[in-house]
Amino acid sequence: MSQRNQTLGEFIIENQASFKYTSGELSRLINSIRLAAKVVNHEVNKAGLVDILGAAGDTNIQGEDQQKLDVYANEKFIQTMTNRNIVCGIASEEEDDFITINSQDENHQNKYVVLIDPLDGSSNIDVNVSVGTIFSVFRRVTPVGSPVQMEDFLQKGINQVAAGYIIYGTSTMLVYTTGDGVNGFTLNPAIGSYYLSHPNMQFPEDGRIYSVNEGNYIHFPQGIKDYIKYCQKEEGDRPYTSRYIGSLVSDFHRNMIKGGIYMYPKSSKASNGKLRLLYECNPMAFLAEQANGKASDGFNRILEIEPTELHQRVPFICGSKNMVEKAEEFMRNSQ
Ligand code: P6P
Repeated sequence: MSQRNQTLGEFIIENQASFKYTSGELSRLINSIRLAAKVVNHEVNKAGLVDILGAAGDTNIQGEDQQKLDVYANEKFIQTMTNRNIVCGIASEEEDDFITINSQDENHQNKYVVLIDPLDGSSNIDVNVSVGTIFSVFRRVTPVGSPVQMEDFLQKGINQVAAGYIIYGTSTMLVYTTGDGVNGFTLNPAIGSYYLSHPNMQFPEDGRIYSVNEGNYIHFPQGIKDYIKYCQKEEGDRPYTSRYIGSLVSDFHRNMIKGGIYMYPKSSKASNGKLRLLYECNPMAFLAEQANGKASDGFNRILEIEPTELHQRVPFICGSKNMVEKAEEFMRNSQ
């Protein structure tokens, strides 16, 4: 039972017992993410004021220009989790390979690995549109006490023990799950505390919002084209409303509250779509399913996909259950 004005810290303590691995390490991990999010939020909120905008000059493994805030956010999340000595390894969109933590220390006793997109939607920073951080947490599968291995990161999404995002929007929110529902906490920047503002978040089973970059329409598979035309057809509660921010976290968050579907399908330009399985699709799919929603690649459950590489991309359809199932129906019928 959530109390009024409960802080994130109080919520974690109250619910720690319900988490099957009650070592407290996961709680400390969520706390480290909470701290890093406050630090990044401070920089994101003043990005327009100081010369922190613009590409850092480098490009990441995706070949995308790294905005300075991408680099900053990546460093802050890695630094916070490293300093708290909680995880044995970290993988990031901004890092070519995974990072082994405690490599100098022979006792790799920490049990968790974290995969993170430190600042998703960062191309929106220069135009003051909301962006987000996405994180995914697994228990390692290789022996505790040995250096972390790639297989600790290449786990199916069903094995996640926690996942969530921070949305740096009109307000800053931390939304996460440890497998017992989804809860949203809003930051009060005046005092630096997060308050439980959205307990037990759920996708409405139906919605009237579809989110897709229709500029790619001619490149989409026929099934997606057919579904988009279905959304636009005058019939019943349609046409639906098209809303696409260009920031996955923002589109997902709005659709979870109002009901809707987000699609980044494969296309003739991107044979596996654009979104990365391990640190975008898996965590958002875990959240979606925990919130009574659904997430697939158009045919298969995202959380059942067997990863093969750290930065692999998959087609992504996610949101209100009935909308996702309708899109899947069009995909099947078009085959
Ligand atoms: P496009 C941001 O780069 C991102 O990964 C998601 O946050 C967003 O939904 C998508 O890509 C936008 O991609 O190709 O439509 O600009």
